[in-house]
This record gives sequence, structure tokens and C-alpha cells, in this order.
Amino acid sequence: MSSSKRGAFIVIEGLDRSGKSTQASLLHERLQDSQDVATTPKVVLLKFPDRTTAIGKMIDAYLRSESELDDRAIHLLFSANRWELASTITAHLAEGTTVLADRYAFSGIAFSARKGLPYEWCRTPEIGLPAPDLTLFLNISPEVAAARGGYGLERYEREEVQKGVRHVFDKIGQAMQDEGEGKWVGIDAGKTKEEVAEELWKAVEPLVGGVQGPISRLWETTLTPDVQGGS
Ligand code: T5A
Repeated sequence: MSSSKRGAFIVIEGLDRSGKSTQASLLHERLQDSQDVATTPKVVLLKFPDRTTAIGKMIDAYLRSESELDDRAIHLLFSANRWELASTITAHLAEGTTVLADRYAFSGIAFSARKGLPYEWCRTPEIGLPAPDLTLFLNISPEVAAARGGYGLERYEREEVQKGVRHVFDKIGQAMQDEGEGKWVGIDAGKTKEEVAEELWKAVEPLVGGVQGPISRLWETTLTPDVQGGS
């Protein structure tokens, strides 16, 4: 990697059981194989929610329906769980490490907006997080996702919830493209694991050697100058 390049930030999003973890793990392996073995480590894989932290444990209990929380409170916990890792992400990227995340801010917005919370309210705590260079959205019908292993064990794994979430994800993807906030690529996740992995690789391969330019921050540029205290 040239010294002027930084690591790429790649996010995998999608509905529950769309194969995000399967693909994140395959992509992680492939990215590791494609790196220069003399320099380590060069790729890190993160998963949100990160259920290992104190905040993550509260989220885990909520998702397993072992605790109840106000919709806004759980939304802010999911966001705080990302902010816990924000400086780690930027440090990795700055040192040239590729960061791969299994879910990110977009899940946070989609699942809470589906409950009826205002879209802008849901987006606000995510403003300023490190922005992905590429978001891969695993597109699958809620019906196909529901037929996959393990479905229905957690709080949001119901067909009517997933349909609503998909609708918000579509809106986010469109807004990301319109606002030039980073590349958003839809992938047909209803194919075999191998076929889906190939589709992902086509989008990721150009980023393997790193990317040019500073690390941007999600939606910061969409704030109006008077909100930022400028003229
Ligand atoms: N959430 C999350 C919020 O509300 N706000 C937030 O801010 C965030 C970050 C937990 C929940 O939290 C919500 C969203 C979720 O409801 P999670 O821990 O990511 O989030 O949980 P899941 O989405 O349920 O993640 P999973 O890991 O369980 O599902 P994946 O990763 O999409 O699917 P995966 O890879 O585990 O595969 C599921 C099954 O399908 C098979 C696999 O072998 C597995 O059995 N499979 C395939 N089968 C056929 N063809 C393929 N192509 C397949 N790919 C995988």
C-alpha cells in the first residue's frame, strides 16, 4: 500500500438472517489472503452490536427479551455501542488496516424508524461516526430470510418487522446515493453462499490496496452552517 493511502472501511448490512455474518467471515478470510503476509495485522472484523461491552450486554438482554427498555433508550444504547469503537475504527484506518463491520449505523436507524420513531431523530446520534467507504446491502425477501436456520429466536425476527425494516433500509440507501455519502451497493443475498461471496468480492476488490483521502464522518456535511455555529 502506498504511504498516502489509508485502510478502507467496509460495512455489510441487511435484514436478519440475510447471511451477513457468513459473508463477513468469508470476506475477512479473503481479504486476509489478499494482503501482504509480511505486514500484520491488516484486516479487522467488527460486529455490531458488540455484545461483549457493558452496553453490549444491556443490548443483548433486550434482544433476548430478558429486559424491557424504552424505544429511545435502546436506540441510544445501540448508537453508544458504535461510539465505543469509533476511535478504534479511525485508528485502524489511519494505520492502513481495512475495517470490516457486520452491521453499522444504518441498522440502528432502520430498526428504530420502523418502530415509528422519527427518521431524523434516529439518524442524529449516528452523525459524526466514521463513514464507510462502501456499504454492501444484502438484499433478501423477508420470506426467504425466515426460512433460514435460527430465525425467530430474537425480538425483531418476525416477518412484519423485517418488511418495515427493509422499507427504511431502501430509503437510507437512496439517501446515501443522493447525498454522496459513500457507496451503497445492493447484493442479491438469495443466491448460494459462494455466489453471494463472489458478488461481494467484485465490489470490494478495488479497495484492497487501501483508499485515498481523509476518513470522512457520517452526515456531518449535511448539517447547515448555522447549526454548526458558522455564518
Ligand atoms: N439492531 C442491530 C438494531 O436494532 N439496532 C442496531 O443498531 C443494530 C446494530 C441483532 C438485532 O439487533 C438489531 C438487528 C437485529 O435484529 P445481529 O446480532 O446482527 O443483530 O443479529 P442477526 O441479524 O439476526 O444476525 P445473524 O448473525 O443472526 O444473521 P446474519 O448474520 O444475517 O445471517 P448468518 O450469516 O448468521 O446466516 C443465517 C443462516 O442462514 C444460513 C447460515 O448458514 C445460517 O444458518 N445462510 C444461508 N443459507 C442459504 N443460502 C445462503 N446464501 C446463506 N447464507 C447464510
